Amino acid sequence: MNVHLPSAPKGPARIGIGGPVGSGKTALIERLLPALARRGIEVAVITNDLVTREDAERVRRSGLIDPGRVRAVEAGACPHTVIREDPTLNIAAAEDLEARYPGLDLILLESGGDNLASTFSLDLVDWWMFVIDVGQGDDIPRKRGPGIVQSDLLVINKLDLAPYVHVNADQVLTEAAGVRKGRALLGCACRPHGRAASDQADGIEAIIDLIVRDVLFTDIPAEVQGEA
Ligand SMILES: Nc1nc2c(ncn2[C@@H]2O[C@H](COP(=O)(O)OP(=O)(O)O)[C@@H](O)[C@H]2O)c(=O)[nH]1
Ligand SMILES: [Mg+2]
Repeated sequence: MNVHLPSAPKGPARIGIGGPVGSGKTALIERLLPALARRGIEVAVITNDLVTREDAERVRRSGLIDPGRVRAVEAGACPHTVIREDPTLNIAAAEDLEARYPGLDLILLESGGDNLASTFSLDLVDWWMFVIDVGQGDDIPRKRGPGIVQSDLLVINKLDLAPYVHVNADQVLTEAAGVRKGRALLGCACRPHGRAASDQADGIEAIIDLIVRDVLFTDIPAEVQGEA
């Protein structure tokens, strides 16, 4: 995990969201946006798609954010190339958003869906999470890809589906904790089937609490913020 200096002069924090295709990265953004807004946190979004802008259009149309605050980057290649090897396009999109919206606290950057090996360059993001879901099978954490092991937060999504895909959610969470060796891990259901969404019950509030604590530092006591 990066070391952040709360008093260091810097622009908005950048959070990467990686993970396999269909694990729920965009769904997570759609849940985070209103919950972050309720806490007064100013957000912009960058989405990466292979050759389309579908995720960006989906977020723009969602009504959850000013459409001007959403940028699309077309990777045109394996998604990890533009979040790790050469993140120039994403850095340019982030700088453009920062210049246009000076009050931003946070930029959420969704990677194109990739395999378990994708990681983010720390030139691009300050902190990144990796989203998997129980529908991909209970063996995913045991496979120990870099995204599973190295991300600042591992999110295990679609817990609502566990009984239908013969997965023991508690066991997956326990095994994931074993391979993460103390790094943060949270289960959630970004779009639970058949029940009204509730941030508390779905795990969204816990994700935001962690972002506030580890990325934005806004829950640091005033006397600590005043030091250094
Ligand atoms: N049942 C269930 N479906 C979900 C959940 N989160 C996402 N989905 C569905 O999974 C599919 C892929 O989600 P999406 O956000 O597009 O995944 P992405 O490719 O990682 O961005 C969509 O059909 C979502 O509605 C969840 O928590 N529970
Ligand atoms: Mg997506």
